[in-house]
Amino acid sequence: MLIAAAAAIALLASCNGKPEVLYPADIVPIPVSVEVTLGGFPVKSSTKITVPEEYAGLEVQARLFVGYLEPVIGREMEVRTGKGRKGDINLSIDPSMGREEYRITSTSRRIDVAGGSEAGVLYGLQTLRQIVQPTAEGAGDYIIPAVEITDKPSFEYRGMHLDVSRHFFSVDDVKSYIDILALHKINRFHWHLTDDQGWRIEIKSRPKLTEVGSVRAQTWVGPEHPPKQYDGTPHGGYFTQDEAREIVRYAAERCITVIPEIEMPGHAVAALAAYPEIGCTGGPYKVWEMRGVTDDVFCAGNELTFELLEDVLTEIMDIFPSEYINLGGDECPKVRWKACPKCQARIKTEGLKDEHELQGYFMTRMENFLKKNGRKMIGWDEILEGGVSPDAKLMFWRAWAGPKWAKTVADSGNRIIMSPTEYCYFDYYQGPAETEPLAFYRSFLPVSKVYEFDPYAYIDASSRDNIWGVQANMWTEFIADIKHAQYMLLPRLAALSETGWAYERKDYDSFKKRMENMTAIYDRHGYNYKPIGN
Ligand code: TNX
Repeated sequence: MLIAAAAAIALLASCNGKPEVLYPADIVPIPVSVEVTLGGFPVKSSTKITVPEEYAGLEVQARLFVGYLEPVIGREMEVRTGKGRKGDINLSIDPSMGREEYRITSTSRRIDVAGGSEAGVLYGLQTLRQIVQPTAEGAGDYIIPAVEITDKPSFEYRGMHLDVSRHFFSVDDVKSYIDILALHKINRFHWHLTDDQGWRIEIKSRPKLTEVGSVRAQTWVGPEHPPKQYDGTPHGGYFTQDEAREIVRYAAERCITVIPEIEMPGHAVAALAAYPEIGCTGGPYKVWEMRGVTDDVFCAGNELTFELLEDVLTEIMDIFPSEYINLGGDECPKVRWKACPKCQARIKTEGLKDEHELQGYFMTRMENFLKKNGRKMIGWDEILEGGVSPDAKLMFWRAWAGPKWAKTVADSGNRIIMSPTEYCYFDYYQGPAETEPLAFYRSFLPVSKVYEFDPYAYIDASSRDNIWGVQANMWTEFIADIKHAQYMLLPRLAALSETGWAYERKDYDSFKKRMENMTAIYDRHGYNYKPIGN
């Protein structure tokens, strides 16, 4: 319907000789309904953004919009508080709407953006930002087409991840990354803060985690398979708690929840380098310089491990208000546990069958600690192998484990975030390896394939309701700076966001066309991206 309306408008506009609407409303992700009528709202120097007194908090989103428009129209619009009025862009909250739902009514006289909450209003403004355009006459005048748009997301959880362990990113880098997520109506930022290659968050009670654990001596920079090549240069960095809090605030203004990830029991060597007594062998350990998976993991038999992790999580919960904390749980080899007297003693005293059940014990114990503090756990799909409580949320990623495993995950009754490697791993190549920056060995995930992602494809119709949402992941073994991260992110994030927001309305040809508008925004902000091919 959108397409038909748009075509009709293009025709009408050219017939009447003086086109006011230059383009149809090309919006990504595609809204539930868009009705374009003739004409548009002229953005004048007197145009203000009005925030109602009873929802004064919307000023935050109004100011963000001012920032979005400034590089387009070349000036900062004023924000005022009061009743909505003619000539302005009027924001409001309509409690009868869903939290993330919004409605835009744009006429030649005024624009009204109503949302079910601040988030809904912000999504409306993200949409509006995509359709501001110069008038036919040019001369620095801008117009917002006359439209009626209603919109709401298909999935509640729409996440994007960033690994800051393999490579460190500055506070400003992370903020600019969050800006890009907000543009794409993503509402969760999964912040991968710890891994073998670096511990990146200050923990006041355990200072060595960053003093020792945040620096590695060098990095394996060669291709995925030997011969190994190292750069011979130390790499380090971490976020102070104040900086992390600043990022939480920055994301919250953009209606994004930051979900921190503290990896356990595997991917833990940076922590072991700092506190070798909580590894099975006692070390010594080095912050890891390689990629992949190492046998050295937290000792599950040693009480000191749990004391340390509880101290860490206590501080993490204080920094991050998120209801969910991601505790990892992926890729934990059992080699050390098999040979460790303390781990074997734990298996005995707890009446466990084997090391898989020991992992279940580990995760459940930490999950209970979160619960005691009013929080909940998310973990990668492996946590299901050792047994997990029904309250834990699972992140399905191992597409290669096959449909049977996907079905097992779905049937567990736990709610799932779908993030399968084959559609959601943005560290994979976007084109032929010869023409792209070095990436994961033999991987290939062009934007067209991301677009094909069907989160329901892995499961039976009976467990559809278990799917909580979707997420893509940015592992940074090969990605050392924010420009490269942007290149891996865009435009694939736009494709993911269309699955998360507009699952029922996907159409790749229409998406490609609508992306012209979006890539103009990328250009305006100087984002690095891979152009969409034909
Ligand atoms: C698997 S996905 C990992 C990461 C790697 C990634 C590389 C997951 C839970 N673990 O540690 O960075 O593959 O694509």
